[in-house]
Order: sequence, then C-alpha cells, then structure tokens
Amino acid sequence: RPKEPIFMEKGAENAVFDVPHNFLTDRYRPIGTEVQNRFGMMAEKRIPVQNISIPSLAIPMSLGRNEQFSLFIPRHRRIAGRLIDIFVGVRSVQDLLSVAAYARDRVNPYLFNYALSVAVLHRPDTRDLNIPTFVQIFPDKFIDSQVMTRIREEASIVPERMRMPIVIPKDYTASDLDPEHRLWYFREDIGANLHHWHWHLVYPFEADREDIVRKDRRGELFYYMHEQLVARFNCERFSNDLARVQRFNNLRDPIPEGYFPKMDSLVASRAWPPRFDNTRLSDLNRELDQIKLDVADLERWRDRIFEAIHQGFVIDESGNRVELDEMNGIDILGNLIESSIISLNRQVYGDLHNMGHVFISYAHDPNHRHLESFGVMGDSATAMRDPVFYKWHAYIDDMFQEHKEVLQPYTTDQLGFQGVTISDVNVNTTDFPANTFQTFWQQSDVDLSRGLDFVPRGNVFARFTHLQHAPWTYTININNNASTGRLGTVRIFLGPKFDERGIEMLFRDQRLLMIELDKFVVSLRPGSNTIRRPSINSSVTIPFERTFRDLDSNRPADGTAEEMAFNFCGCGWPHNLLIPKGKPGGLTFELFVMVTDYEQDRVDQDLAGTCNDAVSYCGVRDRLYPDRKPMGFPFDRLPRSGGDRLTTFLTPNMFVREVNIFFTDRTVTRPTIQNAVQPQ
Ligand code: CUO
Repeated sequence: RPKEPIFMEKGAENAVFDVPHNFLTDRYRPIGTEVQNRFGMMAEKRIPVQNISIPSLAIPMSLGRNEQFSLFIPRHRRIAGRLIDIFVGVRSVQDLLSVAAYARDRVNPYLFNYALSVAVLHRPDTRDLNIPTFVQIFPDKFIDSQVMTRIREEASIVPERMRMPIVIPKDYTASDLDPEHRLWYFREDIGANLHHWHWHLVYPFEADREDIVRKDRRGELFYYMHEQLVARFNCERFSNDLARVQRFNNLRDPIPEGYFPKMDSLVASRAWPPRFDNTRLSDLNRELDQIKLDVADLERWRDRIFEAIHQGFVIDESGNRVELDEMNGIDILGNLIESSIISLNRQVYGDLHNMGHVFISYAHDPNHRHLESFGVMGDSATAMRDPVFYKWHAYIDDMFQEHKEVLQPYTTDQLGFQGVTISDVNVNTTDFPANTFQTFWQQSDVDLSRGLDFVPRGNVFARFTHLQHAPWTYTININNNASTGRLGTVRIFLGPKFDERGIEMLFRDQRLLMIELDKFVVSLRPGSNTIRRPSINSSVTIPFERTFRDLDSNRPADGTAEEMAFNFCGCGWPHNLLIPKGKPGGLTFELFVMVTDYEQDRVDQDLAGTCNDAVSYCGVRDRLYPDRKPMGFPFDRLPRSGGDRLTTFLTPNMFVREVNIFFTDRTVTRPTIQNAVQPQ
C-alpha cells in the first residue's frame, strides 16, 4: 500500500507528475524503472500530463483502496461529492487529466471511476472525453466469478489469436426450485444493470455543487424511470406465470426471497455477500460506515411522507408549506423520497429510499460483527439483480401513486386532440403474422480485457445469453380533419390485457403495468396520414452496440457529436429488453397508441448536438425534459368516471390493438461485437 497521507504531507501543492515517471506510488518507487519498462514498453498510447498544484485528496483517500464503495452510504456520498468537486473544479481538461492521473493511483477504484465519470458528464469542456463502457472496467459487477476465473486463465495462457469466448452459463445464480429464478434474464441482464448505473450517474443525488444535482424534473424522472422498471418486471412476471411483485411495505417482515450473487469483487477481493431466505431488516450500527440508524427511523420518515401526501403539502427547512400541486408535486416528492440534496427537508422527511437500499444490503451483517460489506442492493450497478429491488421499488412507487391518486383525473379535453383521430394501428415483422411479437434467446460477446489487470492485453470475450426480439414496424393511420398541417406527439405503450388470474384488467391496475415503448413527433398533413415507425428507433432504448461498445476500439477519427456524448448516451434501456418475454403459446397484451397536440407538449430548446435518442427514461443532456406532459401520461392518474377499462378510457386520438408475444426457446448467436459493431 502506498503511504498516501505522508506523501500528501510532504507538500501536495508541490507534487508534480509527468506520466510515466511520477505516477508510481511509493510502494513501487524502488522498482520504478522495472515497472516502467514492463508496462511502458507495452503501452499503445502515451498521454502527456501537465505539472499542476494538486488539491488535497485527504477526504477521497479516507475510503480504503480495497473497500467496497456505495453511493447509498452517506459517508461514501460525501467522499464522492468531494472528489467530484475536485474533478469539476480544476480549470482545464489538461488539469483534469493531471489530477485524475494522480488520483487514480491513490483513491478507491470504484470511487475514482464514479467521480471521474460524473465530472466528465458535467464539465462543459469534457464532451470529447470518453470512458469505456462500465462492464469492461468492472466486469466483476456483472459476471459470475467462475467465469471471471476462466477468463483470466484464457487471457494469461492462450495466445490472442487462439482465444475462444468463455460462455457464461445461461442461468447460474439459482435453480428452478426458486420461482424468482425464472426472472434471471431480466434481473441479471447486463444492459439493464448498465442502464441503471448510467441513470444514477447522470442523475446523482449528491454532489458538493448543487447544479450537478439540480436538473429539470429530476425528482419526477426518478419516480418515472423506476416506476417503469417495476412495470416491466411485472410484465416479465406475467410471462413466467408469476403474480405481480408484492410491495415490501412492512419493514419488520422477513424478506422471503434470498439472493446469492455468485460474484466476487475484484477491488475488495471478497465475494459479494448473499442474503438468506427470510432475512429481516435490523437496526444498523456500523461504525466503519458511520451509520447508526433504526428501522424505526425509516418508519418515521415514511409516516411523515404519507402525512405530507395526504395533507397536500410538505414543510420545508424554514417551516414553510410547499404545496404538492399538479405541476411540481411529483418532482418535489421524488427528491424528498429518494432523497437527493435538493430535498426540501431531509431533517424531517429523511432519506427513505436510499437508506432502504442500505438496510436491505446490510441485513446479513447489520452491526459489522462479521466484517462483511454490503450486498448487491448497495450498488446501483448490481441492485437490479436482486428480487428484493423490485419489492422495495414497488413500495416506493406506491408512495408516489398515493400522490397521483389525489390528483384530478384527466378530462376528455385534456386527453383529446381536436380534429385528429387514429383510425388504425398495426404491428408488422418480416416473418410473422401481423400484430404478433417474437422473442427468443441470443448469445452475444463482450470484451472484458480492460477489466483484467496484469495479463497480456488483447481481447478476451465472455459470451452471455440475453432475451432478444424480432424487429417490427408500427403502422399508424392518423386523420387530421383540420385544413392545415399539425404536429403531433405519438405515445406508444404496451400492457398486459389479463391479470395473473386471467381476468381482464381494470384501467386502474393496468395503468401501473403500462410500459412505454416509444414517443416521437410527427407532422400531419390535412387528411389521412400513414406513419411507419421501426422498433429500433424507440425513444426508450439505446442500441445494443451503444450499451456495450468500447469507444477506444471503435472510435471514429473525427469525433462526431454523437460519439463524443457517449457517456450520457450510455443511459438508455437496453434494446434487447424493449418488450417482455411473452409465452411459448403467446401472451396477450394491449398496444396503446395516442397522438397529442405537439403545440401543447413542446419545449422550446436547441437539441442540436445533444444525445437525445433515449429521452423517455433519461432526458436530454443539459436540457429540459423534452415533453411538457407529466411523465407516464396518460397512465399516471386514475381514469375519469366511466373510463374504468382501457377501451372505455379511449378518446378519438387513441387506439388499442390487441397483440400477442410469442416466445421461442431457441438461441441465436451474434458475431463478436468487435466484428459486428461499426461506428454509427
Ligand atoms: Cu435506482 Cu433504488 O434507485 O435503485
């Protein structure tokens, strides 16, 4: 271990460095030339680093190099906030590179990666800096530890040209004795977990600089994106003969679902701790993490939040009432419940959702007597793997819905689009009958060589199995009865027609299972219009290649705007999970299409050069959320009276088409990503 504090005391302000000479920490200084020869000779790229005064890294270095790092732990958040502040505060990109090169050898690798990623995302001058996809840097957060061992073996022993992809077994975390295990392909999907990690990177809830947190409608987006995760999970449950997820609403109850991650943390050199079936939450007293909190604290916060929702206002830090109105109520609640540093009153309403993650992730060792770190729920890159993630978020969502149910239902005026009607909607794939979707398994390869230290370089591929679907096109016929052209926003959702008992769903329940598939603007001529829209253009998803590609190897020479904004663009639901799995005999869903008046939805802003193709769940970088309607509209409120079924809810600018999703248990293999991916 380097003696960082002493090194700092010697006069950090005078410390200068120049890669590769001064990047060596004290431990390796005596053998510096040897190390430099070993790595320097093999380096493909050398980066000049300027001499600058180094800000104090004392706070970031207070987290051990091989500790686990969790955004949900308040102490870690404060440490990360300081490091982000340092990275954002230096004057130029060159200075950032220098500080980053210095910090990289000294601070915890997870912390370093998180703080640098947030900084790169939020500095105006770092749009042309790229960070490789997270799964390549920390594959241990996504992949079975047995596979990791085999990959290291392959990388160390087998010459590059003879290497074979190492196959990750299809379902390795549990057996079919556990019904929850049927959902492995969703919970453990690498792209879904990458999306969740990216989302929290783009919308951090803590930073020393408030502007990094205070983004347009961030609280509302926290609610909506996670509401959609739960809705999607429930659609997958119906596809697997499971009932909707039960909320974790009694914090004293045991959690029936255990989870055994079967992953090792490379940084901590420890296995991710499991949670046994029927574990209960306990009061936390972990000195190391500076957490002393009781389950009763969570309950108090929860009760105060419900009280605020029912009274229709929150009390801010100065004691003023702030109304939870139609416009801002959900956004205020999002920041309050998550909570983020822009919560109106953390003293009173606490930190419910984040600390829920912490309580669950420490349920196996609440007072640190076993010296164990947190489980997967403690990390946004791994939390979605655990069945309890959805129970917790179903509960959090229930609180948001409590507020939404207080609001007036939308009137037909608010829902309608004067003079515009949808006359027909169809879905077509190349090889199947109209209005059927097809899903199947696909195997794809991901290069993990970046995440493996001290092995000869070159690609090492892991081959993993994920859900995939046949692409389709929507054909939407829209009549515009006005004499002039109009602009419309097309909103497409999908929801199960029948519940877990096979009974046709009521709107009030079905609306909570409606998953967004796409949203886009169309120009409507007077008369009839036929709109064709391919599924790959979805505003919810990013293409498979963007989820996984390594920019260093696929980077266009000129650095296009699309390519430069990669890190933000890494946020987006994985395209392979756009629709639920369905069933071998077909599962019936309702495809809902609506067109609204763009003049009422529009947000005037310049979107040139920004990454804006996964806006539904991720927004647009540095811009306002590009749709003025409440997120989830029109399913975010209870129906008006008389509209208690989807069919009776419809106004002429809406259309419902019954569709079926057929799953076939066959596996197709995609060529390795390296060969398959072309820069766009
Ligand atoms: Cu994303 Cu609980 O917020 O995991």
